[in-house]
Amino acid sequence: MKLYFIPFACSLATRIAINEAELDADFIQVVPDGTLPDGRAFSEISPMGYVPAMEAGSVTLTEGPAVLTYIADLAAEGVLAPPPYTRERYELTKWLNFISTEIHKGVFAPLMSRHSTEGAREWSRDLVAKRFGLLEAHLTGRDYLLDSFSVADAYLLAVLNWTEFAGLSLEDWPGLKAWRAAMRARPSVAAAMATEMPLRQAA
Ligand SMILES: N[C@@H](CCC(=O)N[C@@H](CS)C(=O)NCC(=O)O)C(=O)O
Repeated sequence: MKLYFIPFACSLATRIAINEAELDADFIQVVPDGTLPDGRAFSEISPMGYVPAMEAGSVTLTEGPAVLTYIADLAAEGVLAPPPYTRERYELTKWLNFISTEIHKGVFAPLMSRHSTEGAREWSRDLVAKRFGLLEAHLTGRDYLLDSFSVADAYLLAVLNWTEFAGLSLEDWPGLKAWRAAMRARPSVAAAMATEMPLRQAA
């Protein structure tokens, strides 16, 4: 399996998932001009030009929730996702969608994009209390979004890593801050961050 990534982007979640499930994958860093080590253009794999993207045999996938669910289904049952057709499995889909739309694109993308406007940033800042408030209420006193670790935790951690860079603070959200600290100490997460930190600094 090949996983395409940018250091400390949302694709960090795929590296956490691979570490957690002790799966094998080749991670290929996407450079700004989009030329891959094998000479192809990254747009052949990800038409929108964004990570994460995955190639596994005849399967090419983009969109974080889809890639993460694919990896979860390769892992031993229960390691990255609840079994299919259970209520918890639909909870996983709910959280992946919430993180993707409401947190990643709703809160962080407008705050971090070079092409954003002050109006867009203000709109996002206005959403923070409601969106982080929901996470705070859910995660206070819990270790994970579901009953055990899942790819949703990996994705949420990857986006909450951007908080300070986006000019936000978790000081008003102590449950969320404690959850992020605990998650960063998890071996699969710590190892993923340690792998990507020097790559980010060099980028
Ligand atoms: N809808 C996509 C969005 C992915 C995305 O925003 N990726 C960012 C990094 S977090 C990226 O690759 N940005 C570079 C670009 O768009 O050129 C998903 O859910 O996977």
